[in-house]
Amino acid sequence: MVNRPVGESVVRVTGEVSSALEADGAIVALESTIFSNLGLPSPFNTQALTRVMKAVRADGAVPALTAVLDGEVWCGVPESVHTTICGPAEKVAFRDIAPAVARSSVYGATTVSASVAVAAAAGVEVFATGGIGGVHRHWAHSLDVSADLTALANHQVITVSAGAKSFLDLAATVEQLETLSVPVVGWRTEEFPAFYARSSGLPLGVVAQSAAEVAAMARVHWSLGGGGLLVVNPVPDDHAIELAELDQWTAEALHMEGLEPGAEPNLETAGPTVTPRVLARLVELSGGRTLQANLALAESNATVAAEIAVALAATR
Ligand code: PSU
Ligand code: MN
Repeated sequence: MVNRPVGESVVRVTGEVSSALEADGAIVALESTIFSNLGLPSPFNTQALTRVMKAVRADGAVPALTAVLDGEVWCGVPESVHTTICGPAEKVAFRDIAPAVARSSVYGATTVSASVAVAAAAGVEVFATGGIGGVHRHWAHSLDVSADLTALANHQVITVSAGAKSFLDLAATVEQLETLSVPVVGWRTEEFPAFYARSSGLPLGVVAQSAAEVAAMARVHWSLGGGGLLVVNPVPDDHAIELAELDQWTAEALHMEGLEPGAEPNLETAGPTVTPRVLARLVELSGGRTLQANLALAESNATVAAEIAVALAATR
């Protein structure tokens, strides 16, 4: 098996992913930001990567980790670079991929927006993450809306996440997903999950009980020219945190990072560093509970994504 670029695309895949693509098999794309030093602290990032890869394989799918490495875009990196994946990275959203390639970036860790674009370019239809980015609180002031949302809308990929990150304005995020025509499908839940918390109080109109249902919905959406679908899977019960408790830590974390309500946005407190900084504060304030929740939900999302990838492969 030889690692090769896919068609005319700049995206490289490993031999394993290439074979799976040729066989119309089940593949699950994964982002690299959560496994890098921008996501989870060491050694939990390595543990998370191992657990997530294993979960995808256990359900009969091939994992395809996306990243920019030495200026090359990968969908499915060789295992030999996993130590690099779990190390220091620059954050690469979709718009950052081309500049990272131009600069021959050593390690660009892909966010959700970058990963869905890379997955789509490689022909991978399912992607698993922890929680997507979305509309930040006080967005009217900061205009901080994650590029994850537009990327989700623009690429024909099913994303599985535990809702959106709980420190965001979740109601506004759900509104934006509607505006962008991204179907939001509750995985055996009627509520939009709040990342570390199972419920947000925001009702969902669509619930799926099986992977086959999700696959069927995706086929219809795509045949109409639609883009991505978002499948939301609540964090497993045994690691879930109550929303009220989470909200207290969130308020404190935002304050510590100069992001409290009414704070003047400035170059030091705004931009792509916001999400990693707030997540790290939450780990600190929760005594590591958000970290364990993050590991559990990432693994659970990988399992659901693999089931959906297998169901989708069966429809080809
Ligand atoms: N979930 C985590 N850690 C992270 C992220 C998500 O547990 O670091 C990353 C994802 O890669 C997501 C990104 O796409 O944060 C969103 O960042 P922003 O809000 O700057 O768009
Ligand atoms: Mn942002």
